[in-house]
Amino acid sequence: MLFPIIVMVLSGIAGSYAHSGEKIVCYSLSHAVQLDGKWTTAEEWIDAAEVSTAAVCIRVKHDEARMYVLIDHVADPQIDRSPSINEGDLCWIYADPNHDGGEKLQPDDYGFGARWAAQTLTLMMAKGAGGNWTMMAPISGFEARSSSDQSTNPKTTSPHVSYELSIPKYIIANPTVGARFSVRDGAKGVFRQWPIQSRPIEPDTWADLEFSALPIGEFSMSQLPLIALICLSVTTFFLKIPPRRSSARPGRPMGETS
Ligand SMILES: [Ca+2]
Ligand SMILES: [Ca+2]
Ligand SMILES: [Ca+2]
Repeated sequence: MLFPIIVMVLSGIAGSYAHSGEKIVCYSLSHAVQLDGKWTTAEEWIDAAEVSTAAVCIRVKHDEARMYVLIDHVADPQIDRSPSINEGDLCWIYADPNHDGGEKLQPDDYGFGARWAAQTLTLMMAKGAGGNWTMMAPISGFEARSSSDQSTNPKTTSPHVSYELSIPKYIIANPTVGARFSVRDGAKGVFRQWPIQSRPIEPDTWADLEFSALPIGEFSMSQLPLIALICLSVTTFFLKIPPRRSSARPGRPMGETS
């Protein structure tokens, strides 16, 4: 009886995901982000949830005004610059703020990107229009940095390209939004993305990004009844187990044998 109850309760916590079925929770930050394109300290991103593939690690967190994203492109060992948008290293974060998915892009869908141009890292923004992406001027407050210095990265110090992005939350202001992350290694001309099977112009294939008002590791008040039910189920289970007979003889202190 206990097992079905716990499975039912945990299913209730997880909820039903839309779109690809992938999900990442964006927790409230405990450590401020220094936007320099990398793990500035070993603690900077430990308060963020992570999703990863063999080639890319992604972490997200937020404060009152901004969402922060760290993308470790661990499979890209060096920065490749190019004056062309079709070459060179870059990253994109796609967001579906209305979380209405669809087989085609819609006007509420945005792309936030950064690419290594000939001299500097260049910000990019795109907007859904006519089922495809249309480039637009980056909004005020959107920032990004990139680095290949991983000397303070607590996960791996081998050189690779990483990105940090800061996105104003007013443009993605919903408790749950659709999201997709991608990077390109210019040297190889390959894109890598999460969710792995997602497509850039099909929001139905993106993940759910759920904002939490709490830091990572803390429970929300809405989950307390479910947690209480789990505790009650466990207590009921153990109360039904008959007590073992004591092997101690009458009149002899417990634990004392001869
Ligand atoms: Ca940093
Ligand atoms: Ca949309
Ligand atoms: Ca590269």
